[in-house]
Amino acid sequence: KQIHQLTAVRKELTRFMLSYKFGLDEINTKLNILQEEFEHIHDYNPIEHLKSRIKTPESILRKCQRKNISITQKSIKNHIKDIAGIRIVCSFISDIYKISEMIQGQQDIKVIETKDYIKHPKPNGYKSLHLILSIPVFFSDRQEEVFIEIQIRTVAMDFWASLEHKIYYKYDGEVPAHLVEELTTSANIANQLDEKMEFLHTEINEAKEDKHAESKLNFLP
Ligand code: 0O2
Repeated sequence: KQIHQLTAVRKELTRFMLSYKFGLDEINTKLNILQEEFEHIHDYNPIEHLKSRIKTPESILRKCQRKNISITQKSIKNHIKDIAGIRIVCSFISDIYKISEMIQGQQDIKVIETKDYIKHPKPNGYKSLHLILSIPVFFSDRQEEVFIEIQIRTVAMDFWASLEHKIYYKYDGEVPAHLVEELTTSANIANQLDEKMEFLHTEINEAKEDKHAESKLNFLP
């Protein structure tokens, strides 16, 4: 009897985790379409790279304990909204908002929550745009809504966040004050770089548009 029970639990867990995998597959397809469309039509790709991940059952349980969430499928599904996550890395800050609008404009996607840590950075300097989305997944016998967390950031924000994440884990959350200070300073430097790059990007685009308008004028009799 116990073996039957265990098999049933394992099947249930597999179905649960699969729903997130399918949700991620759907969003990844949408993002691939956007990328290809941009490359072919606009001759430009706002996405530098993207990465998706599904939290392991162990990490889900750890988060439940940390946040005092009861360990039932329903409660985990409703309270842990980053079981499936995608990180989109762009070259320029303006691309972040363009991509966010394109995603939010898709009919089958519901936006549950937006956290703009670019306009309102965390005290340590963390910047990124977070969206919690809900997307329908169609199974053979039912339809399910799953939450997906999308983090959109620039290359510089990503560089900073991955180093900060490593340092945070190395010191088990108790990062020495001088390192916290250094990290905040480097977040400011990363931000300055982003602003400079955005400025150059706008200049280049304006120059391109002027050239385009000029060549149109040359066609006039
Ligand atoms: P991992 O390993 O990247 O998945 P919650 O999601 O409920 O724990 P909160 O505050 O509601 O917490 O979520 P928030 O602020 O949207 O942050 C969730 C994720 O954003 C984190 O996931 C990180 O990936 C990233 N993040 C947030 N703050 C920081 C930060 O200060 N530094 C870095 N490097 N990343 C950050 P996880 O689950 O913590 O980690």
